[in-house]
Amino acid sequence: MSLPIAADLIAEANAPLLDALEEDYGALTRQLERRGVDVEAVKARVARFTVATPTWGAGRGGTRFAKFPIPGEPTNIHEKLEDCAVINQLCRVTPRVSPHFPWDMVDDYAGLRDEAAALGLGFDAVNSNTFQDQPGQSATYAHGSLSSTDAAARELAVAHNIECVEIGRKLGSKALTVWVGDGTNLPGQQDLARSLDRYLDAAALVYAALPDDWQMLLEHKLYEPAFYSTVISDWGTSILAAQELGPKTKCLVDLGHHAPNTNIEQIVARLHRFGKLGGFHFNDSKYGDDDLDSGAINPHQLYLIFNELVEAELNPRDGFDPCYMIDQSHNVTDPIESMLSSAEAIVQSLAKALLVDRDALREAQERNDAMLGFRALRGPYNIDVSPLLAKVRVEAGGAIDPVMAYRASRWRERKAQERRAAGSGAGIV
Ligand code: LRH
Ligand code: MN
Repeated sequence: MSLPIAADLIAEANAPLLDALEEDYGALTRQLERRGVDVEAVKARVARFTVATPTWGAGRGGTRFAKFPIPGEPTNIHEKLEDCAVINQLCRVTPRVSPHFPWDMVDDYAGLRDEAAALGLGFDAVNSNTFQDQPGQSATYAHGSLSSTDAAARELAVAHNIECVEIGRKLGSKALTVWVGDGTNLPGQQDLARSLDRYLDAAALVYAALPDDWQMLLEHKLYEPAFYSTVISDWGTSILAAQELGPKTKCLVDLGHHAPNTNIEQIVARLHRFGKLGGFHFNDSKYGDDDLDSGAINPHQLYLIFNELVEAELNPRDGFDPCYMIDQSHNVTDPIESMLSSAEAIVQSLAKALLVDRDALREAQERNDAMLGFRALRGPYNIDVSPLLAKVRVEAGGAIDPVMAYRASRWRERKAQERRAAGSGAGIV
């Protein structure tokens, strides 16, 4: 394995921080033991947690208005893998990447798998793309893909999803994420019921091509690119479609795909209750599908979602093993720093949720003592668990402060010398 950042550079960055870490970790351990927490058990669970990085998040994203690339950002899958390896080397919780096709297409997928493995990376769910027409495409997705009234467009979308499964098998992936932007901008533009029927019939053909040990993850989204109706617009439609399509179909929750103020943690609890919680696209948002850094706007919501995930782990249903993935668009930061910050926010939410005294919480709930129930959940949220997270990282060879270690590596400056300049076309990727 040849990792991109020299190990002694990480050791060098950690050295001046080690004493303070030991002191802070000691204090936190004493505080947690006083609360009756099994610190070693929490540490072990945190050390096992991983989340995948999105290849499309390794470069600067864009909005419909503009994209502002940075010198040295990756412009192809090989460079994106390098940057995702840097992220994993520093934070030690992102050993898999989620690729997107055709953006990440290559000729040799076995070779790509080996290349990733040499960087300490594997592949999580693969993403299909039937929301953009490719040059010379035989049918357009302008009127939809899996739900299009145009049989040729549906067939093309089915074939593309099946091709993504074939690619995923070569990469060692075990899941296909299907997000379709299909929908309408005007009432009457399409029949709302028939659109879903066409989607289900076409998705069933993709389902039929899934290997036995694979999953198909349906990603719902309230709106955008369609602004009046969206075929798979909410968790209700998604779970009904997943139940109709079969046991290998589950639902993926992208945190940014809901109306403002939606109780997403309850959606997580519901999808789990019916054995259909298949995965996550972690990010944050204030208004729409802003794809901002996880935990950057509403860290308490992320905590409440992980509280439901800890409950789900304690009460597993139907092979509970969600695909945890990040899905963000970085417009003002160095994408590596944003994903380091996001990985920290995500694993921090898990660590805090693991500190909840579930017996006390249950007892308060059974006795309808709302204040004690609230305190049982809010208490751990107020605990600074960062010394525990840093301890886990150091013991795994990572950085105590990943963002500052990354800056000390001067990775971006070095890559700016090597890599060709990225295009500034508006929009994503
Ligand atoms: C749609 C979405 C989907 C991806 C795309 C990059 O908004 O969340 O998961 O395919 O972003
Ligand atoms: Mn997503």
